[in-house]
Amino acid sequence: MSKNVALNKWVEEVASLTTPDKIYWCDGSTEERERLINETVKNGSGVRLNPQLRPGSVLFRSDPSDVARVEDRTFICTSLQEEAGPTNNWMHPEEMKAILNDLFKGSMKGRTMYVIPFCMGPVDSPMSMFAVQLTDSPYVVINMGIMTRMGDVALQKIEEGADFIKCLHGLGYPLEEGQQDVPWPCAPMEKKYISHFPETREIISFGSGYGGNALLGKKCLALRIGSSIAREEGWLAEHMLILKLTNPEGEVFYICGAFPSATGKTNLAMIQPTLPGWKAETVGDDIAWMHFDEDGRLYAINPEAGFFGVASGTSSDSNPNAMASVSHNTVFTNVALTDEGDVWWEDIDGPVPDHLIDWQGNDWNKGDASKPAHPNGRFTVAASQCPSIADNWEDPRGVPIDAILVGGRRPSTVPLVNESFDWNHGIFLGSVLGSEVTAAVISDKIGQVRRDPFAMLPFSGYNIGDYLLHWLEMAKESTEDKLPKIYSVNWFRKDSENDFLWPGFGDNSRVLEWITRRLKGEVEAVETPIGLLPKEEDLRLEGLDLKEGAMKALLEVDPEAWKAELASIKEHYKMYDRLPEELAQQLKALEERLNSA
Ligand code: OXD
Ligand code: MN
Repeated sequence: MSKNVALNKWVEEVASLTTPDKIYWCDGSTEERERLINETVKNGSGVRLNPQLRPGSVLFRSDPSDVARVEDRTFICTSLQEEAGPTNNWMHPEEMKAILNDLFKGSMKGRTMYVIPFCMGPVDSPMSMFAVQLTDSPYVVINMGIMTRMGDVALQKIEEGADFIKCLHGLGYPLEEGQQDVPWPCAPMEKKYISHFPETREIISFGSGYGGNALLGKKCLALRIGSSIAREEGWLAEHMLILKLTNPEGEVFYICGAFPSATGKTNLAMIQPTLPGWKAETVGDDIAWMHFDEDGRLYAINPEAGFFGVASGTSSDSNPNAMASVSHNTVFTNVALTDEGDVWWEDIDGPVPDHLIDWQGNDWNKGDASKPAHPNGRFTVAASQCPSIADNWEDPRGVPIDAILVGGRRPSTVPLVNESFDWNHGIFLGSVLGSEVTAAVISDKIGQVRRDPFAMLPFSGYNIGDYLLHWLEMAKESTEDKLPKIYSVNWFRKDSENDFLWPGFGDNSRVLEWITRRLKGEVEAVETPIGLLPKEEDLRLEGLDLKEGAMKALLEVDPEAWKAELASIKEHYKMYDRLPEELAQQLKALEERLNSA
């Protein structure tokens, strides 16, 4: 019980519907987390890792049907379908509540219902939001304790009267008297519902125990409900990293960036610059909440307290800071287990072991065709464990953003870096952000561009056209000289031999360096029909071993390729039922510039 009557009433209501054996209020302490981890290890759902190799860490293996976010089962429930827009699954709130009411009835039988008070953002920030998640999953409690400020710190504010968002989560796997539990309880796909009610600011998620479906502070609250609240209240909730960059003169720049999945977002958030004297620090790796302050500048906070990162591909080469972060006190999900009791995944440091236990708990021997770690296997770790975390990452005011990057995986057409002419043109660049589908993803769509406006396609809690209009309108909160500049970047351009033209990773600091000099007005850009590009001599390329002609290709604007791009953008814009007129104008202006070039 708490001192907040409304909270107690809701907890009681949910408990009488779901009939758990016990109700437990989480305090968020380290002892509590240790106790819960030990319980999961004892009941066979968690595996303790070797304390010598990976102290304080645990591995979970999910049900094979419950390995990622389920976009098909994710719903935005508004009174009118057009409010959810053409890119979201929609159901009327009453219809959805009726379905969920039936599903939740008795669904926590034989289990404990945990009450998780939590805060998204630093507890004392005016931008932060409080919430309470009810769940019957101890795995969720353990992860929420890392990803959010959880327990007494949040409950205290809620007891003092802070508004809280109701987040209800259930695994959908009740236990009858004497029934043996399974290591990863969840419901079948057709019973999974990740549902959002923006009009009443509620989240109800049923049937999945995994990541963004179950840790409701992240995608559900910080992005979907968050973006809807942000539109109402005049701020931005974005799928963006936040990076602090300090040049050799000690000048500090804050950059945030929208990147769809599989485009190196976490790597960029933890970049180690190869340019001497430059320092990069992490403020956030996935989500930014931003508002214009009285000084007219855009300030960002990271609403999360941890990283829920994709393990696969992470190594001391690709991301040394992530590797150091997960050296202890880390929760791993769906990665492989070594004979020594450590974790393993694709491209991790060192040779491939001869024998592993794969992510489904089966023996795996070197040479077997299957992948021992799931490609969406994850680590959950406190941001404070990251060596590159910025000392001011929890500044309640947030950090003032100088530049916004939008970047996808584009083997052709899109240059290494392109500065928008102005704010509206930058929003246009964000609206057409896309990634070319590679063989690693869906083989019959290779070469096609999948557009993902500001990397928010699966995360906007309202009509995507209105979302872009909101970005356009935010400019009114500031003046052109104070608005962050918007850049498109593309680290993934390839040549005709299918080789990457740009080394990426730490060398992306060379692009960031040019951006900072543009911000200071120190360097001229080349005006092209698509935007403002660097002169080759203005990019610091010393020490790089680029292929002959690489820079020319990285900075070219090929008229033929851009004609095809125009056609593809027009196709993309057709899906909008509410395309802002300004973006139609931007597209027309681009076409005219290309035609008269
Ligand atoms: C994530 C995602 O997990 O974007 O961050 O899917
Ligand atoms: Mn993300």
